[in-house]
Amino acid sequence: MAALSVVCLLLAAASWRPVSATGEEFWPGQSAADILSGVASRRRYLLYDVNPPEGFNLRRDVYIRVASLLKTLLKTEEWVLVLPPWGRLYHWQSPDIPQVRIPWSEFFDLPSLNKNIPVIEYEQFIAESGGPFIDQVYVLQGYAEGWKEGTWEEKVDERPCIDPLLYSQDKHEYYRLVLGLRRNTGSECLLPVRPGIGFHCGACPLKKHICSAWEPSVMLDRAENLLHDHYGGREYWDTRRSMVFAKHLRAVGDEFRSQHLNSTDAADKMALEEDWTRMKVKLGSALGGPYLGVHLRRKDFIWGHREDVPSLEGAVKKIRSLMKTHRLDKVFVATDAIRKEQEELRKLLPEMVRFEPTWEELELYKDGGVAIIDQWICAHARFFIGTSVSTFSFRIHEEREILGLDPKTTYNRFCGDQEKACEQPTHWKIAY
Ligand SMILES: Nc1nc2c(ncn2[C@@H]2O[C@H](COP(=O)(O)OP(=O)(O)O)[C@@H](O)[C@H]2O)c(=O)[nH]1
Ligand SMILES: *[C@@H]1O[C@H](CO)[C@@H](O)[C@H](O)[C@H]1NC(C)=O
Ligand SMILES: [Mg+2]
Repeated sequence: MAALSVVCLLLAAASWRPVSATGEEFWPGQSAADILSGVASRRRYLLYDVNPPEGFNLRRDVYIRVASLLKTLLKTEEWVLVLPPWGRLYHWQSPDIPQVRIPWSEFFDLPSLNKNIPVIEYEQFIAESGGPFIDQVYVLQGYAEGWKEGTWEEKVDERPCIDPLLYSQDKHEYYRLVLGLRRNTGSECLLPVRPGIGFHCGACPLKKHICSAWEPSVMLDRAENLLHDHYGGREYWDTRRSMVFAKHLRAVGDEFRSQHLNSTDAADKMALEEDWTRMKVKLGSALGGPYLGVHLRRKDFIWGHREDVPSLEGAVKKIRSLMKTHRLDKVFVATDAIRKEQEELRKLLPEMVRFEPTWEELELYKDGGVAIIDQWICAHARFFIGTSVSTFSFRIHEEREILGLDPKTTYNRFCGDQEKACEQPTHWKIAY
């Protein structure tokens, strides 16, 4: 196995070229022995993936945790994070639109991500490593025996995997893994898989584990089991701020704001810098566009009859009251409601403004891009109200924090019709 994949074809021109300790660039042809003896220093690849049922906005949070781990690894070695292609997520239900193997650049601005940590797309990883080979996979999992309360300690153990692996072993005893294409039958990667790691910690002990292996490419699966190292601290916010939406999606959102909501950056006092490292806005200095922004999460949030999610009537009552209080005559509604509910909502709130893509637009931006446009428009509203414990709403909170809107206009959520103590979201203050 050791010689398996010291395949070092650096085909693509990367901005983070691997450089040896002596300053020489790394070239193909160096052997495993060279690497083991420390003759050559080359960059190593960290890959990750997340449990298939997890949605887009939790995955954005997982990226922050993985980025934190990568920053730790970068202190001693050259690493690059390989961005897992976006697969067919459960919520992306538009029919007839292929939504697999979507590169991150369709949703996020890669140069901005690269100002925080070195990242490359999966396709580039394949080009650089001479094929879809991953040397080592760690499946992160909790301890089967649970965790005694009050005995917090960071630790990592190698253990047999608890859940059945999502990869199947072929006749050469290689595991086949398909990134970003979970529900299809095609195959992409060949890899040997080690037993899972019992796991209950942040990046620190895990780092030792990864470093002690010499393999050039290491993948962490079930990366949602990683915990935050410094939630809400400066490092957290640096990574969060680097997750700038792709320019073309922001442009569509801005055009829509100006066309339908009389909202422009100048009039709304939004001081957006294209380079996030230079952006530092005082909270409350941004005004936001003259409309109420609403995120009304439905679908799986109402199927369980959760008591913290309102009926449509309840939501509309709250919307009208907020429009009155804040003297806003326009309301923008982002929602995943099914068609029937959308029609019902339209009857109750005829004046609502929605971003409704044409089929061509949907094909171009995909469900993921349309959701980002919705979030971008909500992030620019003078006042925002979201849905309880929705990560979609949480990401809007953060965006508004970055844009410098007053926290009072951001951390609000609908209450269920019968909900008793309707606790409002916590203010996670931005740190620079
Ligand atoms: N376009 C659009 N999509 C939404 C909206 N709310 C939910 N979705 C879709 O449903 C998914 C919700 O899953 P997730 O991102 O996990 O957020 P959460 O489940 O609300 O915490 C999103 O990623 C979107 O694909 C919305 O207001 N607009
Ligand atoms: C649009 O907003 C500007 C202030 O930014 C205001 O003067 C103007 O009357 C508004 N137009 C409409 C149609 O509401
Ligand atoms: Mg979800």
